[in-house]
Amino acid sequence: MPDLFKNYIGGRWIESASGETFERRNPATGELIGTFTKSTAADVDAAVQAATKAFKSWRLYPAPKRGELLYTVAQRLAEKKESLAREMTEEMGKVISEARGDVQEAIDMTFYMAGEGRRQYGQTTPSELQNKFNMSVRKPLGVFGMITPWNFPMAIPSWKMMPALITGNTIVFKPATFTPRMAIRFVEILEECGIPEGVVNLVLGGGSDVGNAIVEHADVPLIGFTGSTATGVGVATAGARRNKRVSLEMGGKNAVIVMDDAKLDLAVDGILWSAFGTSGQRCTACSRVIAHRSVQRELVERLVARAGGMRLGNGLDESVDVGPVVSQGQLESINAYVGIGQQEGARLATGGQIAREGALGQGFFHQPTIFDNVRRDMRIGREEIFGPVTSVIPVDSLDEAIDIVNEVQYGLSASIFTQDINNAYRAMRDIFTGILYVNAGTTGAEIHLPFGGTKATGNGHREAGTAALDFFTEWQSIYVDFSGKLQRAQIDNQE
Ligand code: UN1
Repeated sequence: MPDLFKNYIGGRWIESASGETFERRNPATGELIGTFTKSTAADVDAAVQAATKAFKSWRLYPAPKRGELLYTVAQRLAEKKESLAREMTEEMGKVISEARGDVQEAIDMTFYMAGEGRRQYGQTTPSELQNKFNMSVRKPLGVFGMITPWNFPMAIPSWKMMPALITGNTIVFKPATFTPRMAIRFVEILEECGIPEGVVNLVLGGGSDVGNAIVEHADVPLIGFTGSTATGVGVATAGARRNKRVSLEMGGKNAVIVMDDAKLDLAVDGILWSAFGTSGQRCTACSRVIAHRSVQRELVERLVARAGGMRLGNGLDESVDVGPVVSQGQLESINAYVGIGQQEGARLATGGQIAREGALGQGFFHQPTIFDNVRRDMRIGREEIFGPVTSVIPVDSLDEAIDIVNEVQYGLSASIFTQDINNAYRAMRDIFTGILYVNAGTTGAEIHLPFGGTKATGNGHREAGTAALDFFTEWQSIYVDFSGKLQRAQIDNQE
């Protein structure tokens, strides 16, 4: 019996009382990654109790001291970057260079939020009355329930965890069932660095058992969720019934516009990187290429030539370009979209197959796939596929391109390749997404700017940057009257 990976509750590693377990296997090889305790609502309740108790002292622990703790966590993450990256590739498949980037994003976020320990600025303002002082301060809310996806196993948890901690909230963390080991590694580092008991609690298990129990728990006022729009809307609905504050990061159908004046080599690099990096399993992935008709043919030829030469394989091999997708279920759902695209009449320009040759047969590999002559109303041009599939939609003008970018239900990221500054500014003004790139692909967000999307991608909140602080705190406006008499606002200041 291999070691059992456990929950972390109130500063102790403990097994779920359920006695049940689940396994995770390497999506490239089928090898066992680990066996994990499978939790229930009772474990969530224990974690919430521990977090509630810890909140009493954590909120009073000076924020600069919380920042110093985060600083040591960031340093420790940096020291362990290589081993964390390797374990990430084994657990969810992304190629090692990208896994390093994922860990780096967590390092960056942790350092960045450590600095917020000495900021978290409020306002001081004059009062309308004499001998009275006004200010506003940020207050933590209490227990934060964080539900994270498998595609960025360190970066996305860090986006949620670090701003929550620096502002004085405590945490119940439920990672995706495909990446429990990376969550354990993250929490082990927090423990090594001396996070007080109960401040961060980890509960392993599925959405229907653990996720729902967090969302429904009366003592969890804050919920952060990254995942599909269908699940996220369910989280928000359940949260609304209890008047919780819920931050959602959900689907995308991100487009790259390639104008007739674009540098095509650059556009090809940007499209391939953002369409096929992480095997297309990024919320920010480029899954539409909106190409000006005058460059469409050449662009597609170059994309096809390059995509056909991409090496599939185990992401630990540095020469591999595209790793496996995360699971058999994802593989089948991606491949089903290839069938849908063909039925809809799009031209399959390259790829389209599940890759089974040699060692690839042991894992979940899908060829990088490009559809050409996609119409804007086709499902492959509108629905999130979350795999290495992108669709080229021809257009005749920038206005038409922008309309197509904006007409899908999602609004996470978009990009335009152009050498014309007027085109770039029109795109910046008229594209309604949370993130926009000029002369770069649709991925590559940096942690000190707001991250999130419009419409069905989000619900108005942003992660990362100082914007994250707004989600994790309530404003308190404080009025200190030192006049020694009753002074009535709006009334006694008329004299
Ligand atoms: C995601 O796809 O869920 O900008 C996050 C990027 C990365 C984060 C992506 N820094 O693509």
